[in-house]
Amino acid sequence: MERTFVMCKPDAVQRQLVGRIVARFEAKGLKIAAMKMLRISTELAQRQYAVHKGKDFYEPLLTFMTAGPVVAMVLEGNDAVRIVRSMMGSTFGPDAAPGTIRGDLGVSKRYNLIHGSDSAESAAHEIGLFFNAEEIQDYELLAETWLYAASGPNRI
Ligand code: D4T
Repeated sequence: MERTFVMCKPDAVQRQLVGRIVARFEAKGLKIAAMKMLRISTELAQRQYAVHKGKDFYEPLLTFMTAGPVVAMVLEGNDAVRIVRSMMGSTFGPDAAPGTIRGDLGVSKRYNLIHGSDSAESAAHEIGLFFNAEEIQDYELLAETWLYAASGPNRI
């Protein structure tokens, strides 16, 4: 099973869209392994977006990400990284396809509602930035029998 890091950004919290966003992932069949609300420090935002340092949108991005609380999650499922990215839609609300979270719920190029890890490696890194091991729950979903056609390592 793959884990990915997902965050409802400050605009999602302020627009009271967290429940609707989380509901989409639950309905898809992804398992919530961890979830918490927190206020990101500038240092944490700098670490999360280190790859964008020096770009023109970097400072405004830090301001946005630290402007209010966020909801951070670990979601689990087969192919979870790719599934979450496809459900998020492309980076900018105006360009994101209808049916995606950004496509359905946002119009902004900066306030884009949600973050999801873009690879298994960045997921592991970001989960470590935001969660301690004891904050992540290891449990079987009862629904799993009907989410996948086979269980265990051969789950399909
Ligand atoms: P994140 O990382 O927030 O999940 O978004 P994406 O993976 O879809 O997009 P990204 O890393 O390229 O950008 C990170 C973050 O910066 C904002 N941004 C991006 C911006 O304000 N102006 C820009 O020109 C770009 C490229 C939006 C998302």
